[in-house]
Amino acid sequence: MKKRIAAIERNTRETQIRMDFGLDGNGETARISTGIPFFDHMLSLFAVHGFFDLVVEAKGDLEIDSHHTVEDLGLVLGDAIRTALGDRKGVRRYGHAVTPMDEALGTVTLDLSNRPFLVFNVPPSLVQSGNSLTCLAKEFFRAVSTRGGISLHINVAYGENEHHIIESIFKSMGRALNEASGLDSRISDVRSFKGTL
Ligand SMILES: [Mn+2]
Repeated sequence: MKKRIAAIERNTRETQIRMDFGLDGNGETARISTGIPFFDHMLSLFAVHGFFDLVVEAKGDLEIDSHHTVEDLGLVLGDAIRTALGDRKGVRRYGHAVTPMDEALGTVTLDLSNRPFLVFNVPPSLVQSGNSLTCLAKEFFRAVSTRGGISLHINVAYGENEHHIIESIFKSMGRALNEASGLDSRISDVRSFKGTL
């Protein structure tokens, strides 16, 4: 079987990003450097809990703010997921994970349908400031969903600490994507009545 890996490079006037991604890895995160320590932390958790191999090197216009870098990281991760999935033959397609992080509980339910859609339900208190980590996370996941061809439903049942809430989402994202992208020998083609994803 073809190796389910991707090497993506994206250069714009705002950001320069290189990513190596492997779906069938072991959670190896030798180098993750985005210039934003919090997102290094989140991407590491995503890879560790999804058993993905991930290398990220990003330089962005952080002198403005984190927005361009985080959104473009989402675009590149979406491209990497789509490339590594290839024709999506043999994959389970659906994944679901609920992960507690102290007081927070974040759920990710996804479908590798090639039909991008993002549902992002978090406690309303988190979305008040336009530059909060939560708003950045939403932009990130919208980009992942769009470019990855993923119907992505993120639901946070409860939580107070923003760091914990976002951490529970990233861990759930890794676990749900690991489940959905996993191969099932009973699926000979794509798991779709239509015959295509
Ligand atoms: Mn943490």
